[in-house]
Amino acid sequence: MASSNRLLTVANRLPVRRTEAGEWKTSPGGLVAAIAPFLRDREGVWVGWTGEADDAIGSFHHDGINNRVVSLTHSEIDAFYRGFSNGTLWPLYHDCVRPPEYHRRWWWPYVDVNRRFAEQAVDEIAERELVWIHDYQLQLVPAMIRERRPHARIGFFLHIPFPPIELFAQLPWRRHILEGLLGADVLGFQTPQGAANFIDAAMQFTEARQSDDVLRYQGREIVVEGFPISIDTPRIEEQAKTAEVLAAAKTLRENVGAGRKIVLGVDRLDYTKGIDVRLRGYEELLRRDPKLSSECVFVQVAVPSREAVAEYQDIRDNVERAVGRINGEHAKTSRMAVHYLYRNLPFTDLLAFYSAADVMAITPFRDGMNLVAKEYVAAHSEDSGALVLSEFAGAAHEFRSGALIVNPHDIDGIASTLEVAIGMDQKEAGQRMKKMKRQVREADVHAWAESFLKVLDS
Ligand code: GDG
Repeated sequence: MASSNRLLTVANRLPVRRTEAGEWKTSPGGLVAAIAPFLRDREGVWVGWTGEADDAIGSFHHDGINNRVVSLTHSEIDAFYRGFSNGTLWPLYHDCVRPPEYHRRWWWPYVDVNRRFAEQAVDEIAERELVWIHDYQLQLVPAMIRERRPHARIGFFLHIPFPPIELFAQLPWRRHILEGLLGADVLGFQTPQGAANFIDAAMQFTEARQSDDVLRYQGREIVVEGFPISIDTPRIEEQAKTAEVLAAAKTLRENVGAGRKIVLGVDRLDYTKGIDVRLRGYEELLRRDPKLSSECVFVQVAVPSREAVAEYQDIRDNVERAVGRINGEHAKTSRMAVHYLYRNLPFTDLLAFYSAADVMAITPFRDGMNLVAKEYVAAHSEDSGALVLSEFAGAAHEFRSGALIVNPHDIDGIASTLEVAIGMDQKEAGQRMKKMKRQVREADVHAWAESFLKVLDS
């Protein structure tokens, strides 16, 4: 990249976690891995929250990055984080698969907390420096920074979908959110459709106007584009080939598979991920052909998430009832029909599951991208494996010709597609997998960060 401007990242969470011993550890995951090198090269700063209440610890340096802490009180965590971010925006932006709740008592703390993030950022930036803001919790921050640092180069990336205007229009504070985002110079979405939805909403509810490839707003030009996020492909491919992961995958094939094909689901336990309907699809397949339960086994890994929120307790109950029902009908004392793991696994265990699974079933009702789909492709061998993928995941855009695409609401469709995936011959599976591998190798998370920053820095 041409310029040597410093880079400032603003995200809800800092790129570190506290260990039980109270020390800082860099968080796992592709996003941190992709952005950290840019920050390290440029004496970068990351503004974010530690994840704990009343953590007023000031700034600290860890692993080459300056962390600047935004402290949140218990009541702000309730209203800004659980409330407006996860009770209003999350369902609204995921096609209203649950009814979003609109409360003024959540909105004002959202504004206040966004202002605090912006103030911390403003303190750090001089003229024309680069700022990269992440995700739905911080949509007001671009304009709040712009007010105080009119010449900064501000980028914003939304990790979740931006909804169609018919849904977005419900939001009582729609204009404020749009004006907040329009403070940026570059607005990145997971898909071109997300970018198009944003442009529709901005043209309808603000003074922004489209001309050529940009939006014009208050005398500025704003680039609005799809930048599909990805994974740290070289790292995952390397880790998946280690003796430890290969041995664990072999053990899974012997113990869990025991001669049967393994169908795998891996998700945060979230109502957007379609886990309950996916299980009903598998149940329908076993009902159509009961002998299949001796030929395949379903493994569902569900990572605990947002457990304090009522909708998340409900979805957990639904999923666990479905697992119980399928096992009640199809398991034998010597073998389960569905294995269910409700926990966070070490990443190497996850890689072993990816490597062992003959079929990966990913059926969210709506998902910004879905990195699990890409991780499966990177970690599995290149001559086998089938990916069943929801048409409503961002990843379906890139994997349209390699994956088996399904409607995640269609129980019969899921059953039939799983049947095709389970019975797919190795030649076809290998051809499809190779296509998808090429995709994740060419477009990894490093290329994603670089392409976004290149536009921001131009
Ligand atoms: C949001 C958007 C978008 C899962 N189980 C375990 C575990 N994981 C890791 C996976 C993967 C990540 O969690 C999940 O990422 P997804 O993309 O699938 O889904 P969200 O959490 O909803 O992420 C999404 C993403 O942001 C990025 O922009 O793709 O659409 O909703 O990396 O590996 N990791 C470990 N143990 C587990 O049991 N260690």
